[in-house]
Amino acid sequence: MFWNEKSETLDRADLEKLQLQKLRETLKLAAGTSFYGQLFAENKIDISKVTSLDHLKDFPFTKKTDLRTSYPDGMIAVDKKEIVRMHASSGTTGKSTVIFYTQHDIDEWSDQVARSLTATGITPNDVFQNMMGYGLFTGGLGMHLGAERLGCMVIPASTGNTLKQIQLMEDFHTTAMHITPSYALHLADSIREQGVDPAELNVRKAFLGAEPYSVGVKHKVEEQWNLDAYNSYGMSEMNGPGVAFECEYKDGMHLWEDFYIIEIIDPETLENLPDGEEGELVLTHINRRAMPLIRYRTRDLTRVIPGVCPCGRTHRRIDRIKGRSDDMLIVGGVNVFPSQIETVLMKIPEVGNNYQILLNRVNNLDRLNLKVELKTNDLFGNENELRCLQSKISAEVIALITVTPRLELLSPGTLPASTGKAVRVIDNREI
Ligand code: DLL
Repeated sequence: MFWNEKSETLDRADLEKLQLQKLRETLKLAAGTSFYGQLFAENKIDISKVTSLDHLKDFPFTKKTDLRTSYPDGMIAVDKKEIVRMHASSGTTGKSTVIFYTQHDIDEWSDQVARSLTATGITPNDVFQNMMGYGLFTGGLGMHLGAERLGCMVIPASTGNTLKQIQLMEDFHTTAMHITPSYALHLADSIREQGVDPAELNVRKAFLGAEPYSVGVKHKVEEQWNLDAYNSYGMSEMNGPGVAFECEYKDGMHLWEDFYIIEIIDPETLENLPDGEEGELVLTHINRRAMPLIRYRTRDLTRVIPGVCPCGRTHRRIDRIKGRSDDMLIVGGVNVFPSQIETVLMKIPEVGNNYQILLNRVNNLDRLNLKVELKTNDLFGNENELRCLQSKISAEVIALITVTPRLELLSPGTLPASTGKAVRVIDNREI
């Protein structure tokens, strides 16, 4: 079943011809932004000389930090009155990575999601419970519009409120759900606590994404819910969900090549790698107007799966994400950089020099533990002051990253002192 058979099954030569034409249009738009205008000039890039997809390799990369430094509008490529929406990368406040959309971008994104869902066998008969956050995060609204465009009845349930989720599933006979893998397992436990077996509900398909997870977790979700789970990959910088999606064959995720040009690079040497080899995924928008990004380093590690998919789609597939080439952590679906936590801690005068970030998974939910050494032992005799400081640190961490930490304040010298590269993050979660 196809959403748009012609676009999804274009032969390679036609697909590449289309990519080149769209790339040239996109470069023109990008060159008009203050960020790329300057970058192209500094690198003596003449976009009119781009006559082959190979020429893209001459362009510098765009990094997440570039989005931060050109915040709030240094990357906008259209007249501001054309912009109809913004989203931001989950979790962070302040100068986070903000992404803008024109109506064209929203329409195309909805199509991209509708196409992705259709590839899994979803039809207008499905009742689609969307259990991802609605708001600045792209997971909720992005999937919502695509599922609605396809014609499903969408239940905009958003995250949390477990009992309500169960009631919605039972009363409206939910057949498909969009959910993070960790929440899918947690919800299954909660449903069993209510005396209901999740496998006996009507949910037959789940779209899992927004955080790294293993094949083992995917199988657990499938078994516990008695459903088919599909891997869904995306990121706010690239629209949100719907960038790459598993089809019914579930052997890698088709990355929609009429929306993006795919490159895999060695994150150390920055050289391009051939299909089949694992490296960092680099994507170039070719179907965005408000804020096109050229050679964007996603930091996600994967490979292009060689060969063709039996489903007939010609857009190449990427493998499940193996990890990241930077230190970004995803905690309960929220993107967190350890440096953000460090910044908060170091601003607090009572805090000493050493701290540790420990990540555990309890009842399938992520838990962020922070062990923080204080500068002196002075406060340890004074329960009240200690509690005050604890609340202050927690509040600052929550304000910045929206994740509630479990905080332990320690005497100076309690944590192992580092003799080389400090080990600040201990991730005990099994993905
Ligand atoms: O997580 C968009 C999304 C929403 C994707 C719903 C899928 C479903 P960000 O908050 O910008 O956007 O986080 C993007 O999450 O670079 C990956 O590191 C990670 N990620 C997303 N999907 C997967 C996946 C959304 N299927 C970052 N497997 C990305 C592994 C994933 N990691």
